[in-house]
Amino acid sequence: MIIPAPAALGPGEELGPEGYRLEVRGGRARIDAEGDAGRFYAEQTLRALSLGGGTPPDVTIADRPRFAWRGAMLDVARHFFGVDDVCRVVDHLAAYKLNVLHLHLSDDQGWRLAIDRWPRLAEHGGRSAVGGDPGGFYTQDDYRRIVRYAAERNITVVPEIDTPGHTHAALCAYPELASGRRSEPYTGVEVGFSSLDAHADLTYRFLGDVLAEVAALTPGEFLHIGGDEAHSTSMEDYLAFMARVQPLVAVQGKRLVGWEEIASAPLRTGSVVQYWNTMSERGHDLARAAVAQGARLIMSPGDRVYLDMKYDASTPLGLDWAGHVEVRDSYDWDPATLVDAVGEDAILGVEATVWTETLRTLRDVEAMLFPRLCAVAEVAWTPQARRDWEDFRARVAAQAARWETAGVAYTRSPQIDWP
Ligand code: TNX
Repeated sequence: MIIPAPAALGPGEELGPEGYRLEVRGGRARIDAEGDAGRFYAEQTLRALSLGGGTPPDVTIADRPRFAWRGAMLDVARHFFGVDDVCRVVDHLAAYKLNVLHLHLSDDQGWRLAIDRWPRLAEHGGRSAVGGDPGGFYTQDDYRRIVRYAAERNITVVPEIDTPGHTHAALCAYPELASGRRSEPYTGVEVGFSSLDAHADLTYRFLGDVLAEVAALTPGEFLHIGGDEAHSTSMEDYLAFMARVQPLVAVQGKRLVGWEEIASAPLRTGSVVQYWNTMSERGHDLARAAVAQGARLIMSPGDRVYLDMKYDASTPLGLDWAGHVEVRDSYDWDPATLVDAVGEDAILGVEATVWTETLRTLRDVEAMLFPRLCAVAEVAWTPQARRDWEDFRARVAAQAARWETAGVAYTRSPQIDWP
């Protein structure tokens, strides 16, 4: 949601924890909210209304979000992004009222968070990145700074340690996790070749330690354990792995989040499943399997909100396995009608992803985020009946002024009439 249309709520409707009422008369603003989150969002709206430092117009707005989870994922494993870059991304999320920053902290190409009990993860696994580019990792203090910066903006950090596949960097740092097999750091972009050993006790001692440290650093209630594209883990091993990893999350008092593949395993109550693969019916089946188990879903359809996809054939960066994703693709869809038998109640929220195989700098990331992140933010915030592409197009065009002032790299999609 960029600039909300006035009076989104009827008179009897409650504001809820993130809602607010904002009244501006003659340049003076009055804010009502039940809590800090609502007040913060009222301020963001006020800021958007005063674009360019002008006086905000007279408005009366009563507003609250459609979905509780409004997220964006940043892949800091394929390429590393330092604390300042991540905080700038947090600022962007906050401006558009997103409330979850999902950090993809480990993958085949790198491990990005220092773990005291397994120091070689970051020391060794932190050195590599795609294409032989410089790696890097967050010290635990760095990570705490990100968490704090995000919390001040009503944003929860959800850390992801991707397992049992996407683990080459860890296996390389600790060959004993790979039955002693030594290997070189991986700098390519293939997926699905690595796996933790689902039957080794050491695997679970390792993950127990890692998840304990990550949980201790993370005030939010969620731990993301990945679970995607484990192409070199047999289904039998995958199920054995899921059965043993879930208690390691639960014992930390956290709720498990995983990519849609985890729904092929029995899930503990309260689990959250992230739907992504729009390239086959299997994604839909897994989403339904998740709901049948009582899990709730985060909707991240690849052909809508994978912001690492190219806008069109002329986009210099990005991938295209899910097709091209233009601004209108990101905007014009309804999370509650995307998958048969997965309705509003089953959906916890919506999350954009930014995988960074081809993205090396913050400018690269911003060019993929904007303007599409605004579209995803509005899908997550605004009720379907109140969303309209033409109206959005006009409002998003006006954001260019903010991006120019702040030096934000954005893509001048031909679908928008830029000023
Ligand atoms: C699929 S989506 C992946 C990632 C890649 C991404 C590239 C998902 C859960 N896994 O490993 O980076 O595609 O778009």
